[in-house]
Amino acid sequence: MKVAVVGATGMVGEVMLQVLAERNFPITELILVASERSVGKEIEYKGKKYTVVGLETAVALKPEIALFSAGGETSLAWAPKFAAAGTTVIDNSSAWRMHADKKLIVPEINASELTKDDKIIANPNCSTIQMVLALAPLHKKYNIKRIIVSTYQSITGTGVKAVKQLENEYVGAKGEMAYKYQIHRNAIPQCDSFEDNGYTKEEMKLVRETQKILSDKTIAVTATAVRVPIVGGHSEAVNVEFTNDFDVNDVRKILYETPGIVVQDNNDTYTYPMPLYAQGKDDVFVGRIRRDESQPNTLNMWIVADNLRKGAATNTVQIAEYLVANKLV
Ligand code: A2P
Ligand code: 11C
Repeated sequence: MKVAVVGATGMVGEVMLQVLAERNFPITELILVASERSVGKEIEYKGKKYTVVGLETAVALKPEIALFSAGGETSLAWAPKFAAAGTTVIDNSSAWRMHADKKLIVPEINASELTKDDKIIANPNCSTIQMVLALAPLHKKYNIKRIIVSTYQSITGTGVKAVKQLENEYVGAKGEMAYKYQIHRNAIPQCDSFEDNGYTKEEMKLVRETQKILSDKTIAVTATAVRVPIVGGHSEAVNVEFTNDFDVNDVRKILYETPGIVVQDNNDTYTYPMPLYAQGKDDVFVGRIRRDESQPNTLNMWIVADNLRKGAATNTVQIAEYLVANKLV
């Protein structure tokens, strides 16, 4: 495959290259793309150096697949140009996710929706991916009525600027601020900007994307998304009400058997997921699985994943793998 990585110098782009290499994705030609600022820069992939090119050059090279993670504006402007050149774009930004004619894919859940005609495929938001991966098999069995989710999100979701801010704050140095407030020793109840309804975009992504991926607009979702001074991944406290009752051990068994999920749930051994240990891993970790005793048919759990891996790069590469395996590119 002739593959382009758009945003190759960015935080997610770098992990995309790692994941492509680790999984030995079949690449015959690799095109690394970034902004004009980075054109000419060299990046190593599997021991070989590649020179970064601009978007115009990359389109003309007609890659078969382009993995995009260069922000929403770049995706909006450039994904259609790549698609018109015959490239299948897998886009990690929020630009195309809610477009009615674009698919929003978590491969373990809905890759079978994909066809050869899908030239721009959307990768969901990181906090949505880890939550729906755990909820999809439970929805199938017990039918979800309502989800209440509170997130504890890694600063890596904001990008390099936020990691720099925290590092500066550790040592008391001044520098550019990614957030309005200090993040060191803090929790900021705002991820992304506010919408008119008083929720943040991040919170509304959890609502809308979940309904789209699970193909069920009747699922009620309400979210509070919080930024915490953590680097390893996003954590989520998820309260889910089902139509049907469940047995907690059956829930554990279902999750245990779900590809991509690792259950870490043993109070006796203090075993539960934590971002410190999720970092760099492709799995979604689930623990603290327990019945909500305050009302019927309701479950609490704690879901952790590396937002740069399954939340972004790994999911994107898995979509590409599905396309290749099913001859859709
Ligand atoms: P560059 O490094 O040249 O700015 P992050 O979210 O970690 O900051 O990364 C964003 C990625 O998107 C980087 O690779 C960045 O390239 C790339 N990017 C940002 N703006 C553009 C643009 N207008 N055209 C192409 N790539 C862009
Ligand atoms: C965060 N979820 O952690 C964001 C980062 O819609 O792809 C990715 C934003 C997106 O703040």
